[in-house]
Amino acid sequence: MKRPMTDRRAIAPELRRIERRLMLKGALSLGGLALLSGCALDDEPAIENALASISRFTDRAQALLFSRNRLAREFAPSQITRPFPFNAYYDIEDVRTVDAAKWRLEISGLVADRRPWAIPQFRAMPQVRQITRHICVEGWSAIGCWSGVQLSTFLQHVGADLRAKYVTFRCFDDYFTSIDMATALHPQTVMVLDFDDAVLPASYGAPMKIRIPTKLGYKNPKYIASIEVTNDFPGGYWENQGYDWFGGS
Ligand SMILES: Nc1nc2c(c(=O)[nH]1)N[C@H]1C(S)=C(S)[C@@H](COP(=O)(O)O)O[C@H]1N2
Ligand SMILES: [Mo]
Repeated sequence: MKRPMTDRRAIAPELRRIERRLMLKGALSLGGLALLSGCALDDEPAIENALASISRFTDRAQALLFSRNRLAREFAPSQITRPFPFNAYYDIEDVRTVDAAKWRLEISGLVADRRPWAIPQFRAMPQVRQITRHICVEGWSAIGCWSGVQLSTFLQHVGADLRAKYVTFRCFDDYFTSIDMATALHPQTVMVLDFDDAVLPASYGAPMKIRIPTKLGYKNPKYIASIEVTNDFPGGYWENQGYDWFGGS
């Protein structure tokens, strides 16, 4: 259906906001977007659609470039950032906590054994440790030390369908995110129980966070409550508000 031509002046503030976003994303102007998308960018839904299709295109391109064998850089202990920054979609005073002894990881979706897991079961699995850089899109980065169980080890152990497309993490602070299976099986993708060689503190996601150094900060979920293996695109808290779904770092 052809929409009636909108008065450009009426939508000028939205256009200016979107043009700013395009510029930030890498020097593409509204005119350039109109050429690429082949649509008359005369209203906000048309522009949002064009942006969304470009974002889906970059997700696919990033997935193609991602290699399971390519490792994120690791650092020396002397390079660890102290104190390590806290970030969430709320202030640190509102951090939610659970009793680690009562906590269970819920497992759902394309997994053979969906019985919930308790902390001691993760402690009994082989542990790995990494010193890597966390990069937040808000403009800061920090080097930290995380240890725990490789997600690939866990997924194999519970009989997950490793040909499924996505792994979703839901958090008890109502945050959520999801990753592609290639990233889930990457050796540096870790179910973290310890930060800086001590039990993971509340501020950094106790009792479990997922550390994914090949992805940006918002794809490193803290306060994990459940994990799901699925072929249905799950999205994420920030991803559903316009952040790249792939979010490689
Ligand atoms: N559960 C949960 N996980 C989350 C977030 C959140 O708000 N809730 N914020 C994300 C963002 S944007 C960043 S930068 C990192 C911050 O992690 P840190 O507090 O360990 O630095 O957590 C990510 N994971
Ligand atoms: Mo972030």
